[in-house]
Amino acid sequence: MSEILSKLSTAVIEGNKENTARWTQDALNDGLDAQVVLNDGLMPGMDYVGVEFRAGNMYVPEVLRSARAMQSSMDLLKPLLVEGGVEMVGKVLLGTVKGDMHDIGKNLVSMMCEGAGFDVKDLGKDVAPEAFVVAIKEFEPDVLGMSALLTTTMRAMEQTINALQEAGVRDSVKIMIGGAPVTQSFADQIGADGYASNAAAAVDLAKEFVGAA
Ligand code: B12
Repeated sequence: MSEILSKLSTAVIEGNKENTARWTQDALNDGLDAQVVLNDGLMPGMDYVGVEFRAGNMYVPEVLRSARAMQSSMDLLKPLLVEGGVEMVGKVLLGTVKGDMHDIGKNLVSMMCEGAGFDVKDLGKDVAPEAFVVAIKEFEPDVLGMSALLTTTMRAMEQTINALQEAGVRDSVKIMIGGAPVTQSFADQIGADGYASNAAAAVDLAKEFVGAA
């Protein structure tokens, strides 16, 4: 790995937004391809963060810092990747379900997915089933991710899946769900395709869904 790419990985791991953006720009100025910067600079850093987070060696604020650092670089890379016709890994649509205002975990999933090369559309929080349906028709995602942090809003996930079924778009997406009260058995019960307990696992699951694992 070239020195600048290794510096980029370290900047992502350290959550240093300024250096990540600066070294991304330097790498591009040096003539490195945007895809190389993403795959060989940022991704190894974010993969490391994912592993450490899962192992309990990094905590949410640190992961958020890394994700934001990664985002600062993605802002520079994304237009070039799109312009270059480079395929993103896939499309992920995200939202916190109706009645639920918790979005920190969902935002983390969003940033990590984007960092992993997915084209992410984030509908925000308190998203009604009908809004998910409209967005699926417009954005045509490969994966839909729903978040809920309240036991009272978990049912909105099931209602959303039912709304997708009624609109005839259920089978066009893989559905993953997450949030503190959610479990794999709840996912099975409501007919979701998978559950992930944290943002790193969500990225792994989304990759598996699009055959990029
Ligand atoms: C921060 C917080 C708030 C903030 C939310 C700010 C925001 N912008 O998100 C505020 C203050 C607004 C809030 C409000 C309320 N809250 Co609150 N809140 C929390 C708190 C302390 C932290 C949640 C959090 O952000 N965790 C950190 C993130 C990173 O973790 P996470 O969300 O679990 O996400 C991870 C995974 O779950 C997973 N994941 C998450 N989403 C997704 C999605 C997909 C697709 C996948 C695959 C994975 C995935 O990956 C994430 C990253 O690893 C929790 C307690 C707790 N410790 O969980 C209570 C908690 C969730 N709140 C609770 C309650 C009761 C409320 C209120 C009803 C309080 C009130 N009486 O007003 C309101 C409800 C408002 C509403 N309608 O939503 C209860 C819920 C109890 C229950 N069983 O239902 C909790 C558990 C606190 C408690 N012990 O009582 N809350």
